[in-house]
Amino acid sequence: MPNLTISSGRFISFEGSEGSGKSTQITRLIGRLRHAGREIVSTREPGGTDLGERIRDILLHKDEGQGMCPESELLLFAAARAQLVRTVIIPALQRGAIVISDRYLDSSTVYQGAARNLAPGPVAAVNGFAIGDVLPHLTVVIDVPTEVSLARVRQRSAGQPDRIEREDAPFFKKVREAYLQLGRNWPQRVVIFDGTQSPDDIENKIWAEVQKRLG
Ligand code: Z5A
Repeated sequence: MPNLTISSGRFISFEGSEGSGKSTQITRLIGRLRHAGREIVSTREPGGTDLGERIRDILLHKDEGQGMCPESELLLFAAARAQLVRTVIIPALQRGAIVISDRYLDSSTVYQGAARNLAPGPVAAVNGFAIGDVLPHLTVVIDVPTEVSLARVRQRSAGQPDRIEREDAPFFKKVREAYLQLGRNWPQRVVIFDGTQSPDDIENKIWAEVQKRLG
């Protein structure tokens, strides 16, 4: 949990496979929370700072990123995260805002750990170094079968997938399994939602969980 001596805010992260519906649900949750009069700080990973957006470009789009080894990939995601935590997330939590992040440390556990086969110990150590003690109060995982997620992404990307989108189906199956495992490992923080339901149904279920857990 975030260090409550420095933080009176609340922190929610969204996770899931690409195309699972995170952005859709983040927009809807922000609408509800703003209606309730709360200050919302919405961010994304990798990115959310000038430095983080440059790193995002290298990780996903630039030629320099092609052929990067999994260890470099892990460290670049962590570098972007460390900057985001210290310059955006902690100040917002200190002001009492609700921070909503599209991806956070669990993405590294799942993509670089489970899917790229990096050992869990070093991945956890790098994650810990990047975030300090700033863990989300609630992590929303939107789960969809791999075939559904790949079909949604293909439809949207129109033939221009980024470096990670170009991975094969077994990679994304490992991603999905690892998210489901996270839900079993951390039930107090991580809640899994069925992303094959209608956007309205998912929105209502997330809203109920946010009210229950964050007050
Ligand atoms: N990555 C990593 O490897 N390690 C890390 O530490 C971090 C990230 C932080 C970032 O991708 C990539 O970096 C990501 C993991 C890796 N790569 N992958 N794969 P990104 O930021 O470019 O994208 P994303 O985070 O994966 O999300 P996305 O592609 O933008 O998808 P989404 O936000 O989950 O879904 P969406 O945009 O809301 O919806 C997708 C489509 O489905 C859209 O057409 C919607 O209208 C539709 N949709 C949404 N909900 C529904 C429902 N309920 N039913 C039917 N259709 C729906």
